[in-house]
Amino acid sequence: DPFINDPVRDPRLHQHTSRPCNAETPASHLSTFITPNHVFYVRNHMWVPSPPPNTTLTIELPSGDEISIPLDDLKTKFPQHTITSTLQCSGNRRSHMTKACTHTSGLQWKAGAIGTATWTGPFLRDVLASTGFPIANPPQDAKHVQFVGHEAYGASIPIDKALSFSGDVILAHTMNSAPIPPDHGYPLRVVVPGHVAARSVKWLSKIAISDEESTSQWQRRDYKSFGPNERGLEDWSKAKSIQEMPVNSAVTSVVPLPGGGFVVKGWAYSGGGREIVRVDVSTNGGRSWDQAVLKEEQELGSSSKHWAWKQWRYTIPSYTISDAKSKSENLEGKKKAKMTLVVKATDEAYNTQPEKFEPIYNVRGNLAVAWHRVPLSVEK
Ligand code: MTE
Ligand code: MO
Repeated sequence: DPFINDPVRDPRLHQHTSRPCNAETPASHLSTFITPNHVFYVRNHMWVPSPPPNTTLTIELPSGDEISIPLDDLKTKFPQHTITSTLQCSGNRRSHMTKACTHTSGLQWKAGAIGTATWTGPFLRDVLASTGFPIANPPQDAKHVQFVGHEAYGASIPIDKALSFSGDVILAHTMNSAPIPPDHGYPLRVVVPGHVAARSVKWLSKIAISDEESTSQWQRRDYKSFGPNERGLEDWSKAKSIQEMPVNSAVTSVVPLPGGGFVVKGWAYSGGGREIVRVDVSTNGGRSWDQAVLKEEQELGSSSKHWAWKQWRYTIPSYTISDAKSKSENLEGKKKAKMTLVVKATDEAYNTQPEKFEPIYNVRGNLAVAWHRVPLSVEK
């Protein structure tokens, strides 16, 4: 049984499948800046491998030469850095696209295939430099850095991201100050901040510098997106692999206040280290807007860019939430009404989310970033 090493999981995780484990962070844990390890979403394509205790990391250079670095050396012989980075699956919010449009293939994630942690380890560029690879002047044929996991998952990133001084790509052995848990890549995981989480390969066993992208299905297929017309006509060889994610946001909790009114909370995130600069909220389906309050959290460690999501909150006074199923009616002077709460975020490049899912529909259900709409029944 290949799943023999799979850990016991927190029952609060919202499980979509168990073998392999795919489980999302419960809404109750999506409104804190740091997502605790035990409720951090899990996206496994296979089983959880258990690499041998004295495992090494293999690095293959363009020449074909291979160098092995013991795990201990990665912890002791290189400067250690801590960055705070959100990881988001390309399929996060896929169920919202499915509901608005039609069938999409893949796990029907709600808004919880996302989480934020601090990650500690050496920078990938320092480790590559230690092999003699010329990081300041890489050869022409060094175009991609490929990663391979112990269970055979693989993916790659463009070499610029790996070598950049503001790329912050880390070979992490520590997640939120604890050894990376088995589900999240123990003992070693590459964290590629600002890129789709599919590139942050867990249980890392090998790195190869190459003139081409990883040949894995997770690089050449799956994590790509298409036009709404390409249903059944996807040309995988032409579509670009997803790397940086577009701006996205979601409502994660609606909580009544003791004196009436309620508070709405959620997250907003953009790829590429682009900071979230504004979150707009509408209580009438998008006809008029107000601004949510962004929580100014200290990003821990030495992040070069805004790799982490922002939490936001918005208070709606004078309404109380009533039974979601009740129709509009007048009851003892109280007016019941339907309200459509909407959220959209804007990043520092002034990219913002599209209003509707239809124009961004793709049969894979990737990059589901349209406005998040939440219907509520309220009483005035
Ligand atoms: N790495 C390996 N080795 N195997 C995997 O199945 N899944 C990828 C990525 N890295 C995966 C992997 C995908 S698609 C995502 S969304 C993230 O890991 C999920 O990371 P998490 O389980 O720590 O949240
Ligand atoms: Mo993913």
